[in-house]
Amino acid sequence: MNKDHVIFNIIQEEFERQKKHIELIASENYTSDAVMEAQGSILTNKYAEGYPGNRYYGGCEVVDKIEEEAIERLKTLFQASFANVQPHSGSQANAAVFQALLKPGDKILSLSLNEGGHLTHGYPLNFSGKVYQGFHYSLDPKTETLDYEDILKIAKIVRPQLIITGYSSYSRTIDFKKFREIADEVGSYLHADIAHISGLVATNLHPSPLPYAHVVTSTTHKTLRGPRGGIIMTNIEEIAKKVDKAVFPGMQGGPLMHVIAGKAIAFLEAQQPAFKDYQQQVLNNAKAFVQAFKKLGYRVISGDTDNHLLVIDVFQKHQITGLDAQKTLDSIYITTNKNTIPFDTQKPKYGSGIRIGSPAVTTRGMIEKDMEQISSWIDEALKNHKNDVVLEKLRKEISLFTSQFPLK
Ligand code: DSN
Repeated sequence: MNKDHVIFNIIQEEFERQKKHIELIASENYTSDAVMEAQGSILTNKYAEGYPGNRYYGGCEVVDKIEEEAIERLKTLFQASFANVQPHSGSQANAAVFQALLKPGDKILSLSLNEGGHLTHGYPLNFSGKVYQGFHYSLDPKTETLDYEDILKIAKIVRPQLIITGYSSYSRTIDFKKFREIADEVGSYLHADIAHISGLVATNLHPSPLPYAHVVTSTTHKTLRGPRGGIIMTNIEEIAKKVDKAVFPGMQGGPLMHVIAGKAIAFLEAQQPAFKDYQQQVLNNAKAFVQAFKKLGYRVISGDTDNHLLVIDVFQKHQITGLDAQKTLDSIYITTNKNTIPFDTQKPKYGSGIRIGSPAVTTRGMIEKDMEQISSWIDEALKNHKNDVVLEKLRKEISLFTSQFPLK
């Protein structure tokens, strides 16, 4: 068949968008050419239900080597004893953990979606809140940070079978040891979902949950900068066996071997010294954003950042919702996402904040002074969100700026 011009033209259009926009979505990144090459390879042709050495199809002796390599590289990267690299996504990884450790109707205790948690952490419209009972702890209303004494108090009331730590829009360091103490006190499993911070954890720029959590899940495409996908790790053999059964045959059929090859490549890339330098710059850039936004008079949720992201209160500063801010910024080629803030007075659909992440712009080579420049463009756009002349001027400035940071 001839090349499908319709789809390939759209892919080219998306590539042009990625080049033109300043990408600030905290969960996105630009993966390497090697990862994309593996994902676009002939490995997509192969069915390999099961695990290396124990498959339900013939002809798996070659792809077995890829999965074995991916598992070993992941174990080395996070110093984990057991790893499963088959989950198609972070949500699938979480679903497998729940299936491995819980029965339908069991209780999950986590941070709510609106305060920075995740859909799969017990949100009522998600399977995790339908099959299991979702209960939530809150952030401290004054500091907007985790309040471990309060979490313990709630855990003692709820008596959950599983406590989840790890978040989608929380910018401060997580004390995994304290979480394990809480879990032990109420006889619960501890699950750390490090989807957002796994690149920082892999490079020791955020403490690792592996010594404390019973089980750890992550995506591979955020700070870790690999292909889209999920992973599960544990140091407990009995849990590893249950997790493997939950992933296959419990949750999924054939693994995506082309994606597992991409994961293996990313796990080796993340062990290189350059990756640690990259993660340090991710942190420096997020800090630079916080300083710049504070200087411009914004309230930064939770007071600061210790990782790759921050949430700013745009409603307080400009009396516009997060959704309107997101749309305005999109119109000047800056991509963000609206975000609720703790104890938000706006509906979740609108939110009072926007979430800003530094991983993608850092991959593109931008540094602290660029964060300062981007912050001032964001402020100017939000201040003038109804002024087309100003927005047009910003579009020109930003197009010129992004053209200086080519994507291959
Ligand atoms: N929704 C993703 C995020 O942007 O954080 C997590 O799955």
